[in-house]
Amino acid sequence: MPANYSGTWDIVDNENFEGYMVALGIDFATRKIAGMLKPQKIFEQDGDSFTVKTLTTFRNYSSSFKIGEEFEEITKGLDNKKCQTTVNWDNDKLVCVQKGEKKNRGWTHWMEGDTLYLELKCEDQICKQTYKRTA
Ligand code: YOG
Repeated sequence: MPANYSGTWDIVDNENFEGYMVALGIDFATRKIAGMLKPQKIFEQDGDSFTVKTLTTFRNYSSSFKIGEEFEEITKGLDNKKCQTTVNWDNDKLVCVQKGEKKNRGWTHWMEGDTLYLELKCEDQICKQTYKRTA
């Protein structure tokens, strides 16, 4: 039985989001707005099938994937790039690799009780986010 991430999660900590956005090539004005946001994650999961929504007052982003199946991800409204993306289990962690223009791009999610962790990486930058379950 895989871990179940289903639910609603609100951000409580966001470390080096600025460095991650610089690595993605996000312009100054957009970074200043994005840095103020308090994203909410909505996970919808059926076994190995996921939809992950990242909701903010500025922009929303949604990604749907099945574990182990590579798909073409367009990071629309983020850095607007095309990636060949794969998400796999590492025990109960979700490990995503985003192959494309940027080296070392991807993310990892894991849970500890009602806390959800996310590490976003691009090039030499790692952003560490923490979320608490609210539903
Ligand atoms: O989520 O990869 O949970 O898809 C990364 C933002 C700001 C837009 C969001 C909107 C990167 C302007 C994480 C912020 C910054 C700044 C929220 C998306 C880029 C542009 C929409 C992500 C994964 C893992 C699931």
